[in-house]
Amino acid sequence: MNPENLLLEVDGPVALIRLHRPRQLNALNDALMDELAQALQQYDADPAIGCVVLTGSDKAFAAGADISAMATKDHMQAYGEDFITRNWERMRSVRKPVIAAVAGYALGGGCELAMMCDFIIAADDARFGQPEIRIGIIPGAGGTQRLPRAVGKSKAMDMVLTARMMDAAEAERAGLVSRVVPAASLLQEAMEVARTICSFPRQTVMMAKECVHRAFETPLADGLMFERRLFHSLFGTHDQREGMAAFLEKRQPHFENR
Ligand code: DAK
Repeated sequence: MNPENLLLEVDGPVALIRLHRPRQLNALNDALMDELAQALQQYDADPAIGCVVLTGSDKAFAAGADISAMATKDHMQAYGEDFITRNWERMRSVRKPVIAAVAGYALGGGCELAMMCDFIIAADDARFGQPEIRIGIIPGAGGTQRLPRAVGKSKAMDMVLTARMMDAAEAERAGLVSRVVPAASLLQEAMEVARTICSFPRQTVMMAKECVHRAFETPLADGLMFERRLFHSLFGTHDQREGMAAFLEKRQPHFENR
């Protein structure tokens, strides 16, 4: 694949995807979203890859959906072409962990894209917001649903209704991001976190991700049962035996992803 709006790199088991529309602060258009969905699917299917890091530039993760591509759309056009929805849905089906490494602006669709990743590592200069109200629309890719789940109703309402931005420190306090790191070391830290994840058994990592996602989709009893069944299933793996034996023998485990 030879994308025009992404920069792709593979470093051992970690795939790094950089959004790359520098003149538009990585504003998300159809072409970029098509390429992103394709890259994610490709890495998801590649047995050599264990984790994906998604990032933008120093100035912007993404400043939202491309306003120039939306400005003249009418209702039937947006509905008829399923305006960018198809790609956002594909993003949700990625089974390997995807970490968002956010520096600068993550606004509108950019904030929604970061929230669709499994967790967010923020540079200390990151700024998050859902400013769609300023241009006469509301968040259209999950912002009204994922933001309240992440930061609670009050902060989500505040952001969605006033368009105010949240800085990295507030985002960490509110639970939107998992950690804040100096801007200069954002990528290094995110890649290190990804490598740590890749050091664990692949299928166990995927099951852990699946279980945490269930927490948002099911009643507690069903989620607990889902977790219990996957937990039991891991006792059929080589890597469970190896991990526990290595601990007891005081040595490093040698996982084989089986
Ligand atoms: N779209 C298009 N171009 C953008 C852009 C955007 N969202 N954001 C920035 N740019 C462009 C600017 O127009 C400018 O282009 P030139 O004038 O140089 O040609 C260039 O990027 C640099 O921007 P600025 O000159 O404005 O830079 P500043 O540092 O002064 O300001 C800023 C940075 C991020 C605060 C500002 O650019 C800004 O407020 N941008 C707009 C932010 C915004 O409103 N974002 C939300 C857009 S609505 C959906 C999924 C998603 C969505 C909808 C539906 N479905 C699944 C159905 C999402 C909607 C949105 O995101």
